[in-house]
Amino acid sequence: MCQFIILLFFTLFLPVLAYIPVYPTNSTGATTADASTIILQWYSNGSYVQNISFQIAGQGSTGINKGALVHFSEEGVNNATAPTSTPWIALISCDNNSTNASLDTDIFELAHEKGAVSALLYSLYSKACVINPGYSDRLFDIFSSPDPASSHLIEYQFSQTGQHVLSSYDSAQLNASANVITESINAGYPVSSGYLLAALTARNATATSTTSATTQPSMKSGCNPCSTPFPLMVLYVAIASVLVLL
Ligand SMILES: *[C@@H]1O[C@H](CO)[C@@H](O)[C@H](O)[C@H]1NC(C)=O
Ligand SMILES: *[C@@H]1O[C@H](CO)[C@@H](O)[C@H](O)[C@H]1NC(C)=O
Ligand SMILES: *[C@@H]1O[C@H](CO)[C@@H](O)[C@H](O)[C@H]1NC(C)=O
Ligand SMILES: *[C@@H]1O[C@H](CO)[C@@H](O)[C@H](O)[C@H]1NC(C)=O
Ligand SMILES: *[C@@H]1O[C@H](CO)[C@@H](O)[C@H](O)[C@H]1NC(C)=O
Ligand SMILES: *[C@@H]1O[C@H](CO)[C@@H](O)[C@H](O)[C@H]1NC(C)=O
Ligand SMILES: *[C@@H]1O[C@H](CO)[C@@H](O)[C@H](O)[C@H]1NC(C)=O
Ligand SMILES: *[C@@H]1O[C@H](CO)[C@@H](O)[C@H](O)[C@H]1NC(C)=O
Ligand SMILES: CC(=O)N[C@H]1CO[C@H](CO)[C@@H](O)[C@@H]1O
Repeated sequence: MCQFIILLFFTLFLPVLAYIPVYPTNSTGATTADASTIILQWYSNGSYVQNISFQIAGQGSTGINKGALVHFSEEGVNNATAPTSTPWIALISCDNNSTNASLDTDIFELAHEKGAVSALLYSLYSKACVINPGYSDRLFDIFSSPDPASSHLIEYQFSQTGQHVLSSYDSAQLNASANVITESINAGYPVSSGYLLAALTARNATATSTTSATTQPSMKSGCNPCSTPFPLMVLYVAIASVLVLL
């Protein structure tokens, strides 16, 4: 009986979520970068690294998320849009609610339904994105770009890999790229052009997870021509060594 009442309670009160449960703000310090990072890589062996802000941890997440980074908004996707099993990360602008936003499904739920493994919020007009305080779903790890400069830089990387880059969510195109994206994730660098390979790592990611253990050496070797990641790797190793000594 008690369980029935609890069930009834949830059935009645859960579907109150709105479209994008996030708002833009200009107040300083609303979202600050922490030790979480985004590593963007494009063919051939180009990369960009940036500290981002960890907002919400997904249930049972390791804190390490990899896939193709694509823009995602309710402007072009609704619940009838096909999903994909190719790993992808939703790049979501918090600037505007779509005019045809559904009031039943919020943007994170929609992205999760389509197969997103994680989400990154950004604003091109305001200082930062703030998730509504009442939002408590833990579908996947949600990160936020800490400032407009970082948002513009992340946006800029879509121009790095030529004209035919996979820029917005497209189930058919993601399906067609399933093999190369999976191969790239395993190799630690993009094996072909046409997409941005992203790795979003939470500040408290479990360092012992097999994903990070197998990826870090290949990240290092996969980045010979680029400048930022290798010193960062040295820094990680140095920090890890100090921690081991303590
Ligand atoms: C923040 O400031 C910019 C211009 O400085 C403005 O365009 C934007 O609408 C502001 N955002 C908010 C949430 O007030
Ligand atoms: C950026 O990330 C690195 C590595 O995780 C960390 O050592 C550094 O302190 C971070 N920077 C900021 C400003 O949080
Ligand atoms: C990271 O910290 C968040 C709280 O900020 C927690 O919910 C999550 O489980 C932690 N993740 C790991 C992998 O420890
Ligand atoms: C949203 O509305 C615009 C026009 O208002 C329309 O072109 C677009 O197809 C709609 N998107 C979806 C996913 O329904
Ligand atoms: C999306 O789902 C809602 C409720 O689940 C439904 O009312 C709506 O008609 C659906 N829209 C489409 C395009 O299937
Ligand atoms: C979008 O709509 C929701 C629900 O009305 C609201 O909570 C959120 O702040 C809005 N976000 C923006 C960017 O307007
Ligand atoms: C892509 O693959 C998924 C299954 O992995 C399927 O459900 C979806 O319909 C496919 N998309 C298209 C456009 O065929
Ligand atoms: C990228 O780096 C990897 C690892 O060092 C290397 O095997 C691969 O040939 C490089 N790709 C290109 C196109 O240079
Ligand atoms: C597409 C769209 O409506 N963009 C608007 C989003 O909101 C900012 C201000 O916050 C406007 O400047 C954009 O034009």
